[in-house]
Amino acid sequence: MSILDEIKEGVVAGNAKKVKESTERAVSEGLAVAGILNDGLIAGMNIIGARFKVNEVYVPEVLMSARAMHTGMAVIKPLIVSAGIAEKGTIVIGTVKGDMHDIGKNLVIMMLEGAGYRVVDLGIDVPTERFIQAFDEHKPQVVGLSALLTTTMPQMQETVEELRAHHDKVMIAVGGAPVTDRFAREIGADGYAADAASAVDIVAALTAKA
Ligand code: B12
Repeated sequence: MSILDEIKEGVVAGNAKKVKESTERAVSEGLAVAGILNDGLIAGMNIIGARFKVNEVYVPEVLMSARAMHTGMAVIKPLIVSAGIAEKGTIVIGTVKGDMHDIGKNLVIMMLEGAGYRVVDLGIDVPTERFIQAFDEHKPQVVGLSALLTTTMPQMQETVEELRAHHDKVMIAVGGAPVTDRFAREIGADGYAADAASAVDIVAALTAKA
């Protein structure tokens, strides 16, 4: 089995120790970080996601896989976040109120930090007031909102509207599996990205406008 398959299988099995070891070995053998992330960690999480969808596994298994994925992400984070890059701007990001999913948001954060942005992570289940407070405190170029549930998409809309009412020039990027470019435009967000790499592109474009 290749190291990337070992990482993938480790995530599927929710085996944090194995994922940490395999990821460390992949790094020491010089494998590309993008491959470790996409073909190892994310590939494993996608398998678990598909099994969760058809009730083959349940929340505890998904949580164990998520934890295993985090241990792998922690190993590659220093490689993604290259030190010493001049800050390109500040981004405030969080998962909207009612939503506890943070794996995708954390990946976006890693990529943004790697690209040289300072990121203020508000975490999960973030109420609108907290986004507004952080906007006033940190004066970010872009505010990022994440939602993984169709039931929290209306909350995303509310947060966009209230942020806009608070500050008409705020640049807002949205994302998360159920979010689409069309939905982003409908709720008045300035940008949408389907994955962490395109999140960096959209943030760069919005920062240039801010
Ligand atoms: C892991 C997971 C969980 C974990 C979360 C652990 C954690 N720390 O995040 C746990 C077990 C807690 C969980 C709970 C629940 N979950 Co859940 N979960 C998932 C699962 C399997 C994977 C999500 C994930 O991490 N994907 C991997 C990441 C990398 O992808 P991503 O989040 O989409 O992020 C990428 C992009 O979207 C984008 N992006 C993300 N955020 C942002 C933000 C910005 C600004 C930008 C630009 C881009 C961007 O970039 C990211 C990186 O590439 C999905 C299934 C799936 N395949 O999506 C279900 C899923 C999202 N969950 C679902 C459900 C129903 C639930 C529960 C309600 C289950 C329950 N009955 O209790 C609860 C809700 C809890 C809550 N209130 O939030 C449903 C949602 C259905 C729907 N249409 O709303 C899904 C789709 C599963 C399913 N098919 O039924 N879940």
